[in-house]
Amino acid sequence: MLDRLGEGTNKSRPAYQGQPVLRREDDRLITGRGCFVGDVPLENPLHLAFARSPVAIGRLALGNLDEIQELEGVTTAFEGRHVSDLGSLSVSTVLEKVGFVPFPILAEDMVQFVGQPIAAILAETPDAALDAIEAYYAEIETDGFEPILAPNGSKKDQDVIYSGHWQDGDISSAFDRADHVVEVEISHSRLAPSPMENRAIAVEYLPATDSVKIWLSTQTPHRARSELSEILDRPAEQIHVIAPDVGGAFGMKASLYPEEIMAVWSAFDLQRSVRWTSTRNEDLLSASHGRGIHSAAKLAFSSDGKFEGLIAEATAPLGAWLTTSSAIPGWNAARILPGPYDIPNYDIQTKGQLTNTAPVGIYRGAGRPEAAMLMERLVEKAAQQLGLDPGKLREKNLLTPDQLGQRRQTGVLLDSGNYPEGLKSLLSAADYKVAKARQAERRAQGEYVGLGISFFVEPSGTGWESARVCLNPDGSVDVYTGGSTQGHGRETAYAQIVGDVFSCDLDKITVTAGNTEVCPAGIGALASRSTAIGGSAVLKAAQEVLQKMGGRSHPQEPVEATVIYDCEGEAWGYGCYFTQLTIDPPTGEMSIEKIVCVDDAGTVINPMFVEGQIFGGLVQGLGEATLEQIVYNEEGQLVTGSLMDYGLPRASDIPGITLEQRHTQSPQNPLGSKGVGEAGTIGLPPAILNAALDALAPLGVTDLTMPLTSNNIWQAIQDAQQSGKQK
Ligand code: SMO
Repeated sequence: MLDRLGEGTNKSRPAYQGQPVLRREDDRLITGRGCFVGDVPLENPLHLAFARSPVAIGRLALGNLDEIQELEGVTTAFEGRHVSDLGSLSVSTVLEKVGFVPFPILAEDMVQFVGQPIAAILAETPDAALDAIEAYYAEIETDGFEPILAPNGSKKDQDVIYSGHWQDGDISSAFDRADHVVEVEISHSRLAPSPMENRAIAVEYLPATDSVKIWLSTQTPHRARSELSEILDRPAEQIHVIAPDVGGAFGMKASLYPEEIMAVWSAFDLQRSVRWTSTRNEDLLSASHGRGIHSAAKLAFSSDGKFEGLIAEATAPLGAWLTTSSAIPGWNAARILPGPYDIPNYDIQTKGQLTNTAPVGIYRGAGRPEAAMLMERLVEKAAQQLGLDPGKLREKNLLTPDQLGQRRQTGVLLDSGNYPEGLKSLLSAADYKVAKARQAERRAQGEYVGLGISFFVEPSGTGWESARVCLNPDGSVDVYTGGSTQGHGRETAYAQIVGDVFSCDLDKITVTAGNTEVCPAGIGALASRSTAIGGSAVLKAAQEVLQKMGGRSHPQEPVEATVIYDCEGEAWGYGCYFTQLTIDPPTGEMSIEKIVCVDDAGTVINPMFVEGQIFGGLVQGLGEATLEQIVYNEEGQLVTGSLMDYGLPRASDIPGITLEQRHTQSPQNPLGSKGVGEAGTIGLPPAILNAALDALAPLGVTDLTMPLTSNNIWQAIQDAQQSGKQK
């Protein structure tokens, strides 16, 4: 079933590349011998805790800090005025920044969202810190302030912080001459990335050098160090960051948080070690959320089904302060359009707007799912309007291999692959013709069966990554990556890459990641870049060592090479997914019967990891489509403050899944790899939504609110029946 070796093109038949080598990390991780931040022992640390804003917006008065200082076990406490001269986090510049947003470590003057830290308390025990939080009180004036919660909740221009606009062709004449136009509007739920391990930081203060050693649950250890150095105005040499085992991140741990900066600042200020561990509730309140984008689009097409023009706009909520990657979701949601399709004329806009909520940043997919959802809903609606099979309509409009490799106006260069063949593989793996015939039979028997297809593209990062490889006289090899790992198998995959270069046993290779003292400065694990870019840096460094060896088999002295690899351009993974499901109208209950996925990840280093990434992404995509939703009430209070209220998928929710792979090498990096880490979260939600609408088409349902809970489905059926009666 699975094409385990892909279409690997390496002629020398590498021993490890493409093999399902078992993860060397797992022995340690599944026997409880991992070392997460919470496992790091600190000698006599202070415990940090935060008093947080109970309101979404208001003017803050000073609190009862003097009383708090006197409480037993409390060492000291701080408010915004104590840290107001610290620097700001740097923020990505992919979109034009049109507004300024302050970055308060602790709120001063104004509070801007429920959960915003307003006071920091350091105590000798965790309990004493929590007791002090309970005793803390500050007056907040709320009269005259209205929270803005949704991205389109305000028309005020000053709340727009980022914007972007791309055009190509002649959009107005394309719409003028088009036979048909369809429109869609999508409101993405705001999501909680929900890694198993909440945010956590342990700071060891080293008095001899007035420096700190920081264990941080992060995807970007080097960036954390340079940002801390800027914000605290201290030389980077005083700051050593280690990312130990990281229990998932999904974009939520790519940016520094005010709480983490406070922990490091306190350690320097008090010359004590400090520990802060977020609770699940604190993560739901104040760690970055994902999605929440509101988008709308129109597609113009001819009566024979050729797409002519696309007008689209996305509005991204940003929350009350900007994470490092705050512009990425809005940027991707727009610039990736029109995705895998050939649409000569388009006008695409995006903007990011402040909201009185937790920050909204990148979450697995980061704008890619929003782009795919918008496009795939349009395609499906167009097919319905034309009475054409949605598979056929896609076939007509997908870019062909000879159209790839050309840059379009949004700056995107889709590099390689064969989209029409991908779709063909999907339809055959899904036994699409049979599925359609069977659907017709079951419909005739009164069942509500739906079939849905989606096609998506997945950029896997730009820029550079670093690696150092050292071949020792005993034949062992030490690999240091500037990237990082959060349990996704980098140590094994990088060993496979290096093992092939030196033709040596994998157990002679050690791989070290996430340590700013021993690893070369690098970027980290995000944007599906770890194999394509990080792996290519490792490959280049190993090849350079081999060259330095000049044919000798063992060196007298260690031979070393450090490489900064800057990728030639983004490698674009892609895939197409199929879903079959049924809906029970009296209850709104949806049962997914079948999911089929075809993915192209370029050169595959380890097919098990590719499967694992797709599978994990699918589960998070399933959560997005069917369960997950951060809810604020109209006052901006978080209603989903625990995992009792925020629905995550469980093992029993996962339907049968068939994975097919067909890989074509990317020309954008020496490995030829493409990202696949976000594929499932991008491809599955539109396939499910399309299938659900297909199932409900006989009932006249034309729109559904995400997530597709029984309640939302049931309500849509009631609404359709009401409006049917009115007609
Ligand atoms: S959402 Mo990813 O960690 O770039």
